[in-house]
Amino acid sequence: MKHNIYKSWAEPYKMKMVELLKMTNPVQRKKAMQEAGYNTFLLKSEDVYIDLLTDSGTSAMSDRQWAGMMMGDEAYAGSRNFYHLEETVKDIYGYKYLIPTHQGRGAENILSKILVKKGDIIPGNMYFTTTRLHQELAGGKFEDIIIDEAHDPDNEHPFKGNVDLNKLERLVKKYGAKKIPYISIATSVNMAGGQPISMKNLKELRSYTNKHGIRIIHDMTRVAENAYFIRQREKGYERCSIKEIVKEICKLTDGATMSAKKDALVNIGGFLAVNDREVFEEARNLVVVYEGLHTYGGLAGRDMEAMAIGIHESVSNDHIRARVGQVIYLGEKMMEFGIPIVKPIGGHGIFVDAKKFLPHIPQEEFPAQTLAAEIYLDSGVRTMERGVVSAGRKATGENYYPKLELVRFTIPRRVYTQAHMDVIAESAARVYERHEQIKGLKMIYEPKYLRFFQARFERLK
Ligand code: PM9
Repeated sequence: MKHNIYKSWAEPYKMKMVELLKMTNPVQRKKAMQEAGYNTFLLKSEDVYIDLLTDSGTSAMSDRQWAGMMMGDEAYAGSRNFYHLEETVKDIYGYKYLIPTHQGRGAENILSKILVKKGDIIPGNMYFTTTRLHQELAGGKFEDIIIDEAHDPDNEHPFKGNVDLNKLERLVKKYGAKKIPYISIATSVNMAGGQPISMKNLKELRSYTNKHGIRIIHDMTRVAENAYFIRQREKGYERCSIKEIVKEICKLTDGATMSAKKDALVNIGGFLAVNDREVFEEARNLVVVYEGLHTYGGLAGRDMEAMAIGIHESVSNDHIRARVGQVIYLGEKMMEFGIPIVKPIGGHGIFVDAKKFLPHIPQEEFPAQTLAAEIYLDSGVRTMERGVVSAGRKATGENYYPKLELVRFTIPRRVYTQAHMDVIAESAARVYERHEQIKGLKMIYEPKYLRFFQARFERLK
Protein backbone atom coordinates (compact mmCIF):
# COMPACT_ATOMS: atom_id res chain seq x y z
CA MET A 1 0.00 0.00 0.00
CA LYS A 2 1.28 3.49 -0.84
CA HIS A 3 2.28 5.21 2.38
CA ASN A 4 0.34 8.42 2.87
CA ILE A 5 2.63 10.95 4.49
CA TYR A 6 -0.16 13.52 4.65
CA LYS A 7 -2.37 11.59 7.04
CA SER A 8 -2.18 13.92 10.05
CA TRP A 9 -5.38 15.08 11.61
CA ALA A 10 -5.88 17.89 14.06
CA GLU A 11 -8.71 18.83 16.36
CA PRO A 12 -11.28 21.19 14.82
CA TYR A 13 -11.35 23.30 18.02
CA LYS A 14 -9.01 25.13 20.36
CA MET A 15 -8.87 25.39 24.14
CA LYS A 16 -10.56 28.18 26.06
CA MET A 17 -10.45 26.72 29.56
CA VAL A 18 -8.44 23.93 31.13
CA GLU A 19 -8.96 21.62 34.10
CA LEU A 20 -5.85 21.09 36.18
CA LEU A 21 -4.81 17.51 36.84
CA LYS A 22 -3.28 16.06 39.98
CA MET A 23 -0.04 14.18 39.53
CA THR A 24 0.48 11.28 41.94
CA ASN A 25 3.49 9.25 43.05
CA PRO A 26 3.82 5.43 43.30
CA VAL A 27 3.26 5.41 47.08
CA GLN A 28 0.01 7.36 46.76
CA ARG A 29 -1.16 5.12 43.91
CA LYS A 30 -0.45 1.91 45.82
CA LYS A 31 -2.51 3.15 48.77
CA ALA A 32 -5.35 4.31 46.51
CA MET A 33 -5.45 0.99 44.61
CA GLN A 34 -5.53 -1.06 47.81
CA GLU A 35 -8.33 1.10 49.19
CA ALA A 36 -10.21 0.60 45.89
CA GLY A 37 -9.97 -3.20 46.17
CA TYR A 38 -8.06 -3.38 42.86
CA ASN A 39 -11.13 -2.11 41.04
CA THR A 40 -10.54 1.03 38.98
CA PHE A 41 -14.25 1.93 39.36
CA LEU A 42 -13.66 2.38 43.08
CA LEU A 43 -10.79 4.86 42.74
CA LYS A 44 -11.47 8.48 43.58
CA SER A 45 -11.14 10.52 40.42
CA GLU A 46 -8.86 13.00 42.19
CA ASP A 47 -6.32 10.16 42.50
CA VAL A 48 -6.33 9.68 38.71
CA TYR A 49 -4.00 11.45 36.29
CA ILE A 50 -5.39 10.51 32.87
CA ASP A 51 -8.88 9.07 33.10
CA LEU A 52 -9.62 6.46 30.44
CA LEU A 53 -12.18 4.57 32.50
CA THR A 54 -14.87 5.46 30.03
CA ASP A 55 -15.94 7.78 27.24
CA SER A 56 -19.34 8.00 28.94
CA GLY A 57 -20.29 11.44 30.19
CA THR A 58 -16.64 12.51 30.08
CA SER A 59 -16.62 14.60 26.90
CA ALA A 60 -15.70 18.27 26.88
CA MET A 61 -18.70 20.31 25.83
CA SER A 62 -18.28 23.11 23.32
CA ASP A 63 -18.78 26.83 24.00
CA ARG A 64 -22.06 26.49 22.10
CA GLN A 65 -23.26 23.71 24.35
CA TRP A 66 -22.34 25.74 27.45
CA ALA A 67 -24.21 28.70 26.00
CA GLY A 68 -27.15 26.35 25.45
CA MET A 69 -27.01 25.39 29.12
CA MET A 70 -27.73 29.02 29.97
CA MET A 71 -30.84 28.80 27.81
CA GLY A 72 -32.29 25.99 29.91
CA ASP A 73 -36.06 26.27 30.32
CA GLU A 74 -36.55 24.56 33.67
CA ALA A 75 -40.32 24.33 33.49
CA TYR A 76 -41.70 21.05 34.85
CA ALA A 77 -43.73 20.47 31.72
CA GLY A 78 -43.28 21.38 28.07
CA SER A 79 -39.76 22.86 28.28
CA ARG A 80 -38.71 24.46 25.00
CA ASN A 81 -35.46 22.47 25.21
CA PHE A 82 -37.46 19.26 24.94
CA TYR A 83 -38.99 20.46 21.68
CA HIS A 84 -35.56 21.43 20.37
CA LEU A 85 -34.27 17.95 21.25
CA GLU A 86 -37.30 16.27 19.68
CA GLU A 87 -36.83 18.24 16.46
CA THR A 88 -33.09 17.38 16.45
CA VAL A 89 -33.68 13.64 16.90
CA LYS A 90 -36.17 13.70 14.02
CA ASP A 91 -33.88 15.76 11.83
CA ILE A 92 -30.55 13.96 12.46
CA TYR A 93 -31.68 10.41 13.19
CA GLY A 94 -35.11 10.32 11.57
CA TYR A 95 -36.96 8.51 14.36
CA LYS A 96 -40.53 9.70 14.76
CA TYR A 97 -41.13 9.69 18.51
CA LEU A 98 -38.82 10.64 21.36
CA ILE A 99 -38.83 9.77 25.07
CA PRO A 100 -35.98 11.45 26.96
CA THR A 101 -34.35 9.46 29.77
CA HIS A 102 -31.67 10.23 32.33
CA GLN A 103 -29.19 8.00 30.45
CA GLY A 104 -29.04 4.93 28.22
CA ARG A 105 -30.10 2.32 30.74
CA GLY A 106 -33.24 4.30 31.54
CA ALA A 107 -34.28 3.81 27.91
CA GLU A 108 -33.26 0.12 28.01
CA ASN A 109 -35.41 -0.43 31.08
CA ILE A 110 -38.51 1.11 29.51
CA LEU A 111 -38.03 -0.62 26.17
CA SER A 112 -37.42 -4.05 27.73
CA LYS A 113 -40.49 -3.69 29.93
CA ILE A 114 -42.63 -2.95 26.87
CA LEU A 115 -41.29 -5.42 24.32
CA VAL A 116 -39.80 -8.37 26.24
CA LYS A 117 -41.99 -11.11 27.75
CA LYS A 118 -40.96 -14.09 29.86
CA GLY A 119 -39.32 -16.75 27.69
CA ASP A 120 -38.49 -14.37 24.83
CA ILE A 121 -35.20 -14.55 22.96
CA ILE A 122 -33.30 -11.39 22.04
CA PRO A 123 -30.58 -12.00 19.45
CA GLY A 124 -27.93 -9.31 19.19
CA ASN A 125 -24.48 -8.42 17.88
CA MET A 126 -22.69 -9.14 21.17
CA TYR A 127 -24.02 -8.37 24.62
CA PHE A 128 -23.68 -5.11 26.43
CA THR A 129 -23.76 -5.26 30.23
CA THR A 130 -26.72 -3.00 31.03
CA THR A 131 -28.65 -3.85 27.86
CA ARG A 132 -28.55 -7.59 28.50
CA LEU A 133 -29.40 -7.16 32.18
CA HIS A 134 -32.59 -5.24 31.35
CA GLN A 135 -33.55 -7.89 28.80
CA GLU A 136 -33.01 -10.58 31.43
CA LEU A 137 -34.83 -8.71 34.19
CA ALA A 138 -37.83 -8.52 31.83
CA GLY A 139 -37.72 -12.33 31.45
CA GLY A 140 -35.83 -12.58 28.15
CA LYS A 141 -32.65 -14.35 27.14
CA PHE A 142 -29.94 -12.72 25.05
CA GLU A 143 -28.37 -14.80 22.24
CA ASP A 144 -25.16 -13.67 20.57
CA ILE A 145 -25.38 -13.62 16.76
CA ILE A 146 -22.30 -11.56 15.97
CA ILE A 147 -19.89 -13.04 13.41
CA ASP A 148 -17.21 -15.35 14.88
CA GLU A 149 -14.45 -12.97 13.80
CA ALA A 150 -15.61 -10.52 16.50
CA HIS A 151 -14.47 -12.91 19.21
CA ASP A 152 -10.95 -13.08 17.80
CA PRO A 153 -8.83 -10.06 18.80
CA ASP A 154 -6.39 -10.62 15.92
CA ASN A 155 -8.89 -10.97 13.11
CA GLU A 156 -8.76 -7.85 10.94
CA HIS A 157 -12.26 -8.11 9.47
CA PRO A 158 -13.28 -4.49 8.69
CA PHE A 159 -16.79 -4.95 10.11
CA LYS A 160 -16.50 -7.12 13.18
CA GLY A 161 -19.86 -5.78 14.39
CA ASN A 162 -21.68 -7.67 11.62
CA VAL A 163 -24.45 -10.14 12.30
CA ASP A 164 -24.11 -13.76 11.19
CA LEU A 165 -27.46 -14.30 9.48
CA ASN A 166 -27.06 -18.09 9.71
CA LYS A 167 -26.89 -17.83 13.49
CA LEU A 168 -30.06 -15.74 13.41
CA GLU A 169 -31.80 -18.17 11.07
CA ARG A 170 -31.03 -21.04 13.47
CA LEU A 171 -32.65 -19.13 16.35
CA VAL A 172 -35.72 -18.28 14.29
CA LYS A 173 -36.08 -21.95 13.33
CA LYS A 174 -35.57 -23.15 16.89
CA TYR A 175 -37.82 -20.70 18.74
CA GLY A 176 -40.05 -19.19 16.04
CA ALA A 177 -40.15 -15.51 15.08
CA LYS A 178 -42.97 -14.83 17.57
CA LYS A 179 -40.59 -15.49 20.46
CA ILE A 180 -38.20 -12.82 19.16
CA PRO A 181 -39.54 -9.36 20.05
CA TYR A 182 -36.61 -7.62 18.37
CA ILE A 183 -33.01 -7.96 17.27
CA SER A 184 -30.71 -5.87 19.45
CA ILE A 185 -28.23 -4.19 17.12
CA ALA A 186 -25.42 -1.98 18.36
CA THR A 187 -23.46 0.31 16.11
CA SER A 188 -19.74 0.42 17.13
CA VAL A 189 -19.99 -2.74 19.19
CA ASN A 190 -18.53 -1.79 22.54
CA MET A 191 -17.58 -5.18 23.99
CA ALA A 192 -15.98 -6.27 20.70
CA GLY A 193 -13.63 -3.25 20.80
CA GLY A 194 -15.73 -0.50 19.23
CA GLN A 195 -16.17 -2.49 16.01
CA PRO A 196 -18.58 -1.28 13.29
CA ILE A 197 -21.42 -3.02 11.50
CA SER A 198 -21.53 -2.49 7.73
CA MET A 199 -24.44 -0.94 5.89
CA LYS A 200 -24.57 -4.00 3.65
CA ASN A 201 -24.99 -6.31 6.64
CA LEU A 202 -27.62 -4.06 8.17
CA LYS A 203 -29.55 -4.02 4.89
CA GLU A 204 -29.44 -7.82 4.70
CA LEU A 205 -30.63 -8.03 8.27
CA ARG A 206 -33.45 -5.60 7.49
CA SER A 207 -34.71 -7.64 4.58
CA TYR A 208 -34.51 -10.86 6.64
CA THR A 209 -36.40 -9.33 9.60
CA ASN A 210 -39.00 -7.79 7.28
CA LYS A 211 -39.77 -11.27 5.97
CA HIS A 212 -40.24 -12.60 9.51
CA GLY A 213 -41.93 -9.55 11.01
CA ILE A 214 -39.19 -8.93 13.60
CA ARG A 215 -38.19 -5.45 14.77
CA ILE A 216 -34.64 -4.13 14.87
CA ILE A 217 -33.81 -2.00 17.91
CA HIS A 218 -30.66 0.00 17.52
CA ASP A 219 -28.28 0.75 20.37
CA MET A 220 -27.12 3.98 18.79
CA THR A 221 -24.80 5.06 21.58
CA ARG A 222 -21.84 5.37 19.17
CA VAL A 223 -23.56 5.57 15.79
CA ALA A 224 -21.46 8.45 14.42
CA GLU A 225 -18.24 6.53 15.02
CA ASN A 226 -19.71 3.55 13.18
CA ALA A 227 -20.67 5.88 10.33
CA TYR A 228 -17.06 7.04 10.13
CA PHE A 229 -15.83 3.48 9.55
CA ILE A 230 -18.50 2.91 6.90
CA ARG A 231 -17.27 6.03 5.13
CA GLN A 232 -13.67 4.84 5.34
CA ARG A 233 -14.19 1.18 4.51
CA GLU A 234 -17.41 0.50 2.66
CA LYS A 235 -17.64 0.86 -1.07
CA GLY A 236 -20.09 3.49 -2.20
CA TYR A 237 -19.95 5.57 0.99
CA GLU A 238 -16.62 7.39 0.44
CA ARG A 239 -18.37 10.57 -0.63
CA CYS A 240 -21.27 10.49 1.80
CA SER A 241 -21.27 12.75 4.83
CA ILE A 242 -21.36 11.27 8.34
CA LYS A 243 -24.77 12.88 8.70
CA GLU A 244 -26.10 11.06 5.65
CA ILE A 245 -24.68 7.72 6.77
CA VAL A 246 -26.07 8.10 10.30
CA LYS A 247 -29.53 8.83 8.88
CA GLU A 248 -29.36 5.81 6.61
CA ILE A 249 -28.37 3.49 9.47
CA CYS A 250 -31.24 4.72 11.61
CA LYS A 251 -33.69 4.36 8.73
CA LEU A 252 -32.94 0.63 8.61
CA THR A 253 -34.08 0.18 12.21
CA ASP A 254 -37.39 0.51 14.04
CA GLY A 255 -36.27 2.31 17.14
CA ALA A 256 -33.28 3.06 19.29
CA THR A 257 -31.91 3.41 22.77
CA MET A 258 -29.28 6.07 23.21
CA SER A 259 -26.76 6.86 25.87
CA ALA A 260 -26.13 10.45 24.81
CA LYS A 261 -23.18 10.51 27.21
CA LYS A 262 -21.02 9.11 24.40
CA ASP A 263 -21.51 10.20 20.80
CA ALA A 264 -23.77 13.11 21.64
CA LEU A 265 -21.10 14.91 23.66
CA VAL A 266 -22.97 15.51 26.90
CA ASN A 267 -22.21 14.68 30.50
CA ILE A 268 -25.65 13.23 31.19
CA GLY A 269 -28.66 12.19 29.13
CA GLY A 270 -30.21 9.57 26.90
CA PHE A 271 -33.39 8.68 25.12
CA LEU A 272 -35.63 6.08 23.62
CA ALA A 273 -36.73 6.81 20.06
CA VAL A 274 -39.26 4.74 18.13
CA ASN A 275 -41.33 4.81 14.98
CA ASP A 276 -44.22 2.72 16.28
CA ARG A 277 -47.02 4.86 17.74
CA GLU A 278 -48.25 2.14 20.12
CA VAL A 279 -44.81 1.48 21.59
CA PHE A 280 -44.39 5.22 21.96
CA GLU A 281 -47.69 5.59 23.83
CA GLU A 282 -46.66 2.86 26.27
CA ALA A 283 -43.19 4.31 26.71
CA ARG A 284 -44.69 7.74 27.35
CA ASN A 285 -46.77 6.16 30.05
CA LEU A 286 -43.91 4.21 31.65
CA VAL A 287 -41.39 7.05 31.60
CA VAL A 288 -43.38 8.92 34.24
CA VAL A 289 -43.00 5.91 36.55
CA TYR A 290 -39.25 5.52 36.24
CA GLU A 291 -37.71 8.74 34.93
CA GLY A 292 -39.95 11.81 35.04
CA LEU A 293 -42.50 13.55 32.86
CA HIS A 294 -42.35 12.69 29.15
CA THR A 295 -40.99 16.14 28.33
CA TYR A 296 -37.94 15.84 30.57
CA GLY A 297 -37.38 12.14 31.43
CA GLY A 298 -35.07 12.76 34.38
CA LEU A 299 -33.13 15.57 32.75
CA ALA A 300 -32.95 19.31 33.39
CA GLY A 301 -34.00 21.55 30.50
CA ARG A 302 -30.39 22.68 30.15
CA ASP A 303 -29.24 19.07 29.75
CA MET A 304 -31.67 18.56 26.87
CA GLU A 305 -30.44 21.75 25.22
CA ALA A 306 -26.78 20.66 25.50
CA MET A 307 -27.78 17.28 24.04
CA ALA A 308 -29.58 18.81 21.07
CA ILE A 309 -26.54 20.94 20.24
CA GLY A 310 -24.15 18.01 20.91
CA ILE A 311 -26.06 15.77 18.48
CA HIS A 312 -25.52 18.31 15.70
CA GLU A 313 -21.80 18.58 16.53
CA SER A 314 -21.41 14.79 16.72
CA VAL A 315 -22.20 14.25 13.05
CA SER A 316 -19.68 16.77 11.74
CA ASN A 317 -17.13 15.10 9.45
CA ASP A 318 -14.27 17.11 10.96
CA HIS A 319 -15.20 16.24 14.51
CA ILE A 320 -15.43 12.52 13.92
CA ARG A 321 -12.24 12.36 11.88
CA ALA A 322 -10.25 13.95 14.72
CA ARG A 323 -12.02 11.87 17.35
CA VAL A 324 -11.30 8.53 15.72
CA GLY A 325 -7.91 9.83 14.49
CA GLN A 326 -6.80 10.29 18.08
CA VAL A 327 -7.88 6.77 19.03
CA ILE A 328 -6.00 5.35 16.05
CA TYR A 329 -2.92 7.39 16.95
CA LEU A 330 -2.85 5.78 20.40
CA GLY A 331 -3.45 2.30 19.00
CA GLU A 332 -0.64 2.60 16.46
CA LYS A 333 1.72 3.83 19.14
CA MET A 334 0.86 0.83 21.32
CA MET A 335 1.40 -1.55 18.41
CA GLU A 336 4.84 0.01 17.83
CA PHE A 337 5.65 -1.02 21.42
CA GLY A 338 4.49 -4.56 20.63
CA ILE A 339 1.46 -4.40 22.92
CA PRO A 340 -1.25 -6.89 21.90
CA ILE A 341 -4.41 -4.95 21.09
CA VAL A 342 -7.71 -5.76 19.42
CA LYS A 343 -7.55 -5.18 15.69
CA PRO A 344 -8.71 -3.33 13.71
CA ILE A 345 -8.53 -0.33 16.06
CA GLY A 346 -12.06 0.63 17.07
CA GLY A 347 -13.79 3.97 17.43
CA HIS A 348 -13.78 4.85 21.11
CA GLY A 349 -10.74 3.27 22.66
CA ILE A 350 -7.91 0.81 22.53
CA PHE A 351 -8.69 -2.64 23.84
CA VAL A 352 -5.61 -4.46 25.11
CA ASP A 353 -5.70 -8.24 24.94
CA ALA A 354 -5.00 -9.21 28.54
CA LYS A 355 -4.83 -12.94 27.74
CA LYS A 356 -1.83 -12.22 25.52
CA PHE A 357 -0.38 -9.51 27.74
CA LEU A 358 -0.47 -11.73 30.85
CA PRO A 359 -0.49 -15.26 29.38
CA HIS A 360 0.54 -16.84 32.68
CA ILE A 361 -2.62 -15.61 34.49
CA PRO A 362 -5.67 -17.87 33.95
CA GLN A 363 -9.06 -16.25 33.35
CA GLU A 364 -10.20 -17.37 36.85
CA GLU A 365 -7.58 -14.98 38.22
CA PHE A 366 -8.89 -12.01 36.24
CA PRO A 367 -6.04 -11.00 33.90
CA ALA A 368 -7.81 -7.90 32.57
CA GLN A 369 -8.77 -6.68 36.04
CA THR A 370 -5.15 -7.26 37.09
CA LEU A 371 -3.77 -5.37 34.12
CA ALA A 372 -6.06 -2.38 34.66
CA ALA A 373 -4.79 -2.17 38.25
CA GLU A 374 -1.15 -2.43 37.11
CA ILE A 375 -1.51 0.37 34.57
CA TYR A 376 -2.89 2.63 37.27
CA LEU A 377 -0.08 1.70 39.64
CA ASP A 378 2.46 2.52 36.96
CA SER A 379 1.25 5.94 35.87
CA GLY A 380 -2.09 6.97 37.37
CA VAL A 381 -3.83 6.20 34.07
CA ARG A 382 -7.25 4.68 34.82
CA THR A 383 -8.64 2.07 32.42
CA MET A 384 -11.48 -0.47 32.61
CA GLU A 385 -11.75 -4.26 32.68
CA ARG A 386 -13.88 -5.73 29.86
CA GLY A 387 -13.57 -9.44 30.41
CA VAL A 388 -14.75 -12.10 32.82
CA VAL A 389 -15.68 -9.65 35.59
CA SER A 390 -17.82 -7.53 33.24
CA ALA A 391 -19.43 -10.63 31.71
CA GLY A 392 -20.91 -11.64 35.10
CA ARG A 393 -22.92 -14.80 35.75
CA LYS A 394 -25.62 -16.70 33.88
CA ALA A 395 -29.07 -17.22 35.39
CA THR A 396 -27.74 -20.62 36.56
CA GLY A 397 -25.07 -18.87 38.62
CA GLU A 398 -22.17 -20.05 36.46
CA ASN A 399 -19.65 -17.46 35.36
CA TYR A 400 -19.67 -16.40 31.73
CA TYR A 401 -16.15 -16.91 30.38
CA PRO A 402 -15.95 -14.58 27.37
CA LYS A 403 -13.33 -15.24 24.73
CA LEU A 404 -12.35 -11.60 24.91
CA GLU A 405 -10.49 -10.66 28.07
CA LEU A 406 -9.70 -7.01 27.50
CA VAL A 407 -8.60 -3.80 29.15
CA ARG A 408 -10.24 -0.78 27.60
CA PHE A 409 -8.28 2.44 27.28
CA THR A 410 -11.32 4.58 26.53
CA ILE A 411 -10.73 8.02 25.07
CA PRO A 412 -13.07 10.80 26.22
CA ARG A 413 -14.06 13.11 23.36
CA ARG A 414 -12.27 16.45 22.98
CA VAL A 415 -10.50 16.11 26.35
CA TYR A 416 -6.91 14.90 26.06
CA THR A 417 -4.02 15.84 23.77
CA GLN A 418 -1.68 13.85 21.59
CA ALA A 419 1.00 14.21 24.30
CA HIS A 420 -1.35 12.47 26.74
CA MET A 421 -1.65 9.64 24.21
CA ASP A 422 2.15 9.27 24.24
CA VAL A 423 2.24 9.07 28.04
CA ILE A 424 -0.49 6.41 28.01
CA ALA A 425 1.26 4.22 25.43
CA GLU A 426 4.55 4.51 27.31
CA SER A 427 2.90 3.42 30.54
CA ALA A 428 1.42 0.34 28.85
CA ALA A 429 4.88 -0.43 27.43
CA ARG A 430 6.55 -0.16 30.84
CA VAL A 431 4.05 -2.56 32.38
CA TYR A 432 4.52 -4.91 29.43
CA GLU A 433 8.27 -5.01 30.07
CA ARG A 434 7.69 -6.52 33.53
CA HIS A 435 4.57 -8.52 32.69
CA GLU A 436 6.04 -11.86 33.81
CA GLN A 437 6.32 -10.69 37.42
CA ILE A 438 2.66 -9.69 37.66
CA LYS A 439 0.34 -11.88 39.77
CA GLY A 440 -3.42 -12.32 39.39
CA LEU A 441 -6.31 -11.38 41.69
CA LYS A 442 -8.92 -13.07 43.85
CA MET A 443 -12.46 -11.66 44.09
CA ILE A 444 -13.38 -11.06 47.71
CA TYR A 445 -16.68 -9.20 47.25
CA GLU A 446 -19.17 -9.73 44.45
CA PRO A 447 -22.36 -7.67 44.03
CA LYS A 448 -25.40 -9.37 42.48
CA TYR A 449 -25.90 -7.06 39.51
CA LEU A 450 -23.26 -5.59 37.15
CA ARG A 451 -20.52 -6.78 39.46
CA PHE A 452 -17.70 -5.00 37.64
CA PHE A 453 -18.80 -1.68 39.08
CA GLN A 454 -18.35 -2.56 42.75
CA ALA A 455 -16.51 -5.90 43.10
CA ARG A 456 -13.42 -5.97 45.31
CA PHE A 457 -10.25 -7.99 44.85
CA GLU A 458 -7.08 -8.99 46.62
CA ARG A 459 -3.72 -9.66 45.04
CA LEU A 460 -2.69 -13.33 44.92
CA LYS A 461 0.60 -14.09 46.64
N1 PM9 B 1 -21.47 2.34 28.41
C1 PM9 B 1 -19.18 2.46 28.95
O1 PM9 B 1 -18.29 2.85 29.71
C2 PM9 B 1 -20.86 3.29 30.64
C3 PM9 B 1 -21.15 2.35 31.71
S1 PM9 B 1 -20.28 0.83 31.75
C4 PM9 B 1 -21.61 -0.23 31.89
O2 PM9 B 1 -18.95 1.91 27.86
C5 PM9 B 1 -23.82 0.89 25.26
C6 PM9 B 1 -23.25 0.37 23.98
C7 PM9 B 1 -23.01 1.47 26.20
C8 PM9 B 1 -23.58 1.93 27.43
C9 PM9 B 1 -22.79 2.44 28.46
C10 PM9 B 1 -24.98 1.81 27.60
C11 PM9 B 1 -25.65 2.28 28.83
C12 PM9 B 1 -25.73 1.24 26.61
N2 PM9 B 1 -25.14 0.79 25.46
O3 PM9 B 1 -24.36 4.28 30.86
O4 PM9 B 1 -26.79 4.02 31.05
O5 PM9 B 1 -21.72 1.56 25.96
O6 PM9 B 1 -25.89 5.90 29.75
O7 PM9 B 1 -25.71 3.66 28.86
C13 PM9 B 1 -20.56 2.68 29.32
P1 PM9 B 1 -25.68 4.51 30.20
